[in-house]
Amino acid sequence: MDFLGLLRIRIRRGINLAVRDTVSSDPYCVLCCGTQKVKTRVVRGNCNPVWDEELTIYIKDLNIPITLSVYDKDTFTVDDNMGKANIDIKPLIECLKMGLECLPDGTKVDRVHPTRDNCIADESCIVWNKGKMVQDMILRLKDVECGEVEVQIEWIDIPGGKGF
Ligand SMILES: [Ca+2]
Repeated sequence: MDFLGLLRIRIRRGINLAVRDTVSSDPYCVLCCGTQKVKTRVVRGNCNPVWDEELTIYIKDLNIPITLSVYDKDTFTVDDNMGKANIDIKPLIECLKMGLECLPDGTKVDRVHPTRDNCIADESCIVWNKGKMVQDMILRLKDVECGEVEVQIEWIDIPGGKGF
């Protein structure tokens, strides 16, 4: 197997997404990493959609960008763009490398702050919980007038994977 492991991305909800139809939008998310592409379902007529969906991608190389894009589903025309954001998994990987498996549940291992280069809208915590390292983040969408998407990422080791 030539990949490092899996990344589970829980796409919780969109906040104040852009209007692309008359008064609302029909948003869905697309995650891309290299040649992989996975999607959420469409939530009709809601700029604050709740998807609560888990998508999984495999990671071959930590330097291949992971992009989340939001689109408005249209029936007769091409789906409209509602912005995108990069998901930076390196802080989470750094925490995993520390080997902190003995920590009590709920320990905050690190905090990632919004910067000019990342797409994080608010302080994002990396937490050790129930045997897993997870990071909640609110992504600030770019190339659009407004909108944020709340996600949680989690690394999954796989038997036979190379690890990092
Ligand atoms: Ca539409």
